[in-house]
Amino acid sequence: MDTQYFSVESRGYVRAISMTNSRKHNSFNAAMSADLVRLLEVARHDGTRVVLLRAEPGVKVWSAGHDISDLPTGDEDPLNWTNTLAEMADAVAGFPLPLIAVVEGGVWGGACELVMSADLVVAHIDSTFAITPAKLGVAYSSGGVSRFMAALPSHIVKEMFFTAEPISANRAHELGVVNRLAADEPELSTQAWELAERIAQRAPLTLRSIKAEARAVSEPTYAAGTAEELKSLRDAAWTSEDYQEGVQAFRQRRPPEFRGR
Ligand code: YXS
Repeated sequence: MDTQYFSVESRGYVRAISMTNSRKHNSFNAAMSADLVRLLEVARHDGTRVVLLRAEPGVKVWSAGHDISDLPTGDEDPLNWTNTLAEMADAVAGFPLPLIAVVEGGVWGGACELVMSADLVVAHIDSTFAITPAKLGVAYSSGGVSRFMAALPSHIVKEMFFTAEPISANRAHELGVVNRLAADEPELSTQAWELAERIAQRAPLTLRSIKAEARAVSEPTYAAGTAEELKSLRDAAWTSEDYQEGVQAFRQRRPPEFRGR
């Protein structure tokens, strides 16, 4: 199931999707963005419960953001330009399963939005994060800005947008963007897989509902018109076999076996 830009590995319910275009610092062109959207679509329907999004171990740059040669040239109508990286970040933000960004190296521009759109972040201690549109002179969507605002205090978001300077993994950890810090690569992978495997044991319908609720309260552009969708996700959890199983397993003092239905 590997693609031109990604390799895919599954262990049990966990799917790792790794960017493999390190020669171009994993800068996202339209084809790479579309590949990721497709791979997420597959994971959403094939019984996967948690996704790890990562780069190949040892990279100096996790992703250089949007492929700059794919940006509009400035002499065309910007309304006719499709921002494929923004569409991909929307797909990540709207992905219904828990998604963990596993970060090693520099995270630049649109890739930083991608990391903010993830649910959790496990990062190598040498990673850095930079928001760069003010270096290039481009505008940014309100959906994108709201993802940064949901993950970080507003003064930090503005500092990052205004200066376009990277912040360190330590700072990102202090600010709560990074959940876990790892001192080296084996530890990064170990922490990421352990975290994913732990989450994969929990009730999938509950996680799906919580993720949608969290998005509705933190992303104004998504919140409008989602009440019914959120109710049906909550109903799915309350009326599920998994709920019965969870309570029964608790009474019988055994781990639950959740099936996602
Ligand atoms: O010369 P070759 O063919 O080997 O290619 C070089 C670079 O041109 C290419 N490359 C990129 N190509 C397209 N788009 C990119 N964003 C991009 N970044 C890199 O990869 C090859 C190796 O790069 P090189 O020689 O510069 O490597 P380095 O190790 O000296 O420096 C690594 C970086 C990441 C510090 C440096 O490549 C860099 O500053 N890249 C641009 C980072 C950046 O500003 N990204 C934002 C992209 S724009 C975006 O995401 C949104 C539109 S926004 O800014 O609004 O959020």
